[in-house]
Amino acid sequence: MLGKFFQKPDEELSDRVPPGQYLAKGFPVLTYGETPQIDTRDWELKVWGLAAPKTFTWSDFMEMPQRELTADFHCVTRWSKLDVKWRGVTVTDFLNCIEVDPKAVHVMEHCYGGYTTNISMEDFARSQNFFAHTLSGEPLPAEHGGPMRLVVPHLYAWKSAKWINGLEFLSEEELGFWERNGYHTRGEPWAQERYADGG
Ligand SMILES: Nc1nc2c(c(=O)[nH]1)N[C@H]1C(S)=C(S)[C@@H](COP(=O)(O)O)O[C@H]1N2
Ligand SMILES: [Mo]
Repeated sequence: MLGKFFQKPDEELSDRVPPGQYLAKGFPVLTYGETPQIDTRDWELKVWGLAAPKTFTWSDFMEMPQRELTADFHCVTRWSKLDVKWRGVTVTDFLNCIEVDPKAVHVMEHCYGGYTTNISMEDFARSQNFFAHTLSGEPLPAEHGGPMRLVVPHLYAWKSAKWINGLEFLSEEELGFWERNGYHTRGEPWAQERYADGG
C-alpha cells in the first residue's frame, strides 16, 4: 500500500505520526455502507438516556459559538492526515446547552445510517472535540460526514462519527458498531489500541 497513496513520514513529522501509521496523500474516505444525504433543513441531533431529552436543529447549532480547530486524524487502517482544518461547535460549548445526569459515564454516538460508536464521558468532554460542519473552509462534504460530524482528534477516527444525529448518555459502557466487531473499546492511537484482544 505504500507509494501511490501513502508515504513514510519525514523525520521532522515523525513525532506527530503514531506508531504503525503512514501519512495519507489527500483525505481518504472511510465509510461502512452507504453515504446518507442529509439536508441541513432536515438535520437533527437528539440527546437522550441519562440527560434531559432535547432535540437540536441546524440553526440551534449555528447559534452556538463557532470555533476553528486544526487537528491530526488517525484511521486504524494505518493512514494519518496531519493538520486537518475544521470549523464548528466544541463539545464543551455543546455540553453547556444540555443537562447531563452525573451518573452518565459513557456516551453512545448515533448516526444517520445506523452507525454507532461508544466513548467514555471523559474522552467525550475534551475541549479539542468538535461538531464539525466545515472542512478547509468549505461545507463538510457528505462523504466526510456532512452536514455534521463529530471529530475526536485524540482517538482513532472511527470514534469521529459522521452524519451524527444522536447522543445517548449511559451509566455503563456499551459497545458501538466496530467495538462489537473486535475493535478496541477506547482506540488511543499512540498506545495502538486497535483491537479488543490487544493484538
Ligand atoms: N457514520 C459513520 N461514521 C464514521 C464511519 C462510518 O462508516 N460511518 N467510519 C469511521 C472511520 S473508520 C473513519 S477512519 C472515519 C473516516 O472519516 P473520513 O471518511 O472523513 O476520512 O470516519 C469514522 N466515522
Ligand atoms: Mo477508520
